Amino acid sequence: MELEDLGFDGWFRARREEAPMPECGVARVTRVDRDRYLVRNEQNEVTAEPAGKFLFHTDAQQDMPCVGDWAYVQYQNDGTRAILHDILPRRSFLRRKTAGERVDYQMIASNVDTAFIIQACDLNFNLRRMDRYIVMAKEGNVEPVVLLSKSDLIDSAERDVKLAEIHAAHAGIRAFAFSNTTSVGVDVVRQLLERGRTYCLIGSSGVGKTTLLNGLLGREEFDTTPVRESDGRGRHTTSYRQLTVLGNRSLLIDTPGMKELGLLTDSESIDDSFEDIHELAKECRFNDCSHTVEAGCAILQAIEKRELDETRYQSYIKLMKEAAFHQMSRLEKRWKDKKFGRMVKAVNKQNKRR
Ligand SMILES: Nc1nc2c(ncn2[C@@H]2O[C@H](COP(=O)(O)OP(=O)(O)O)[C@@H](O)[C@H]2O)c(=O)[nH]1
Ligand SMILES: [Mg+2]
Ligand SMILES: [Zn+2]
Repeated sequence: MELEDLGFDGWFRARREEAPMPECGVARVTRVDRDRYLVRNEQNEVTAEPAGKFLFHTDAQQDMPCVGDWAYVQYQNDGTRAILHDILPRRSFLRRKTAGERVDYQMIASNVDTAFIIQACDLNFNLRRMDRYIVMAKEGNVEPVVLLSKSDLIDSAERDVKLAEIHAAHAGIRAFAFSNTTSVGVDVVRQLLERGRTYCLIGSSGVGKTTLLNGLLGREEFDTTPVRESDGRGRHTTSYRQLTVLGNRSLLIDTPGMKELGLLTDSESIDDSFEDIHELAKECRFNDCSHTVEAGCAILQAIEKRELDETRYQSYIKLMKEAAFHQMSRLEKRWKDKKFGRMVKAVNKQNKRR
């Protein structure tokens, strides 16, 4: 196997030449399981430990190595283990905001060409959540492709309605339905996979990501999760992310189910995902229209005339608000909180007086 087969193309070669580390080789991070890493090069796959630099000087989670990264490594013990010294710049990434007061991001995977956004054809199907995943992919320079799993649970008419809804919401997006159970459509997915390119499966747990990976591999290599009867969700078993080389030398990253996304957005990639709304916004009377109360707002008018779906509008506004919040500095946020606190106090006072 060559490094090219693992996705090391001209772009990464150039980055490596810009920052040569002669004493190190390069290898791809193929698995991250908490603080344990596997890296793979032309010859083999070995465990790796991050160098002290990462442990002591990295406080942002997203700066730690993640699956898909290209890393500078030094081999030890006859090449049976490696020290991971640094990572090459990321060409693309999938990341989500971590819980907590501080805005930090958790990397899901890096250097991904295409994200397969998977939703099952049952209750898991949710266009608004899909919007979030699509925004997440575009923001990280990753091409989103939607895969509807468990198509065996609905008939073909229902399936076509769902695909039409996806296309109506996101013009030009590629979307396919498949079933692991009947194998219908799995070949369509297989044909999307190109040698040396990296794909990542994302979506709620229990939608059939790992079953699809096993199906594409042609063997039951990875454990799948039985679905709980009560809520149709998969139980959480594995926590690691893994990059697997498939038979046709394409690269597929499986991820555990993500707790639903409290994403990470910037308004530009939102506009990209909501092009129709963005176009309408150009017709608003005011340049700084917030599309919520203004007279002459083309978006509100379109909803009135039923030319724009109201739930779609709601999800647009919600994402815009989140994006605006993330773009504020910490100080601005504190100020906003204070101002909010003062307002609450004032209202309470008034209420008492009454
Ligand atoms: N009906 C149906 N069930 C499926 C399909 N694919 C997977 N499942 C079941 O869904 C459960 C979760 O699958 P798994 O691959 O572990 O989901 P993951 O959490 O997304 O990796 C398992 O019990 C699978 O047998 C499918 O195409 N149709
Ligand atoms: Mg899984
Ligand atoms: Zn407006």
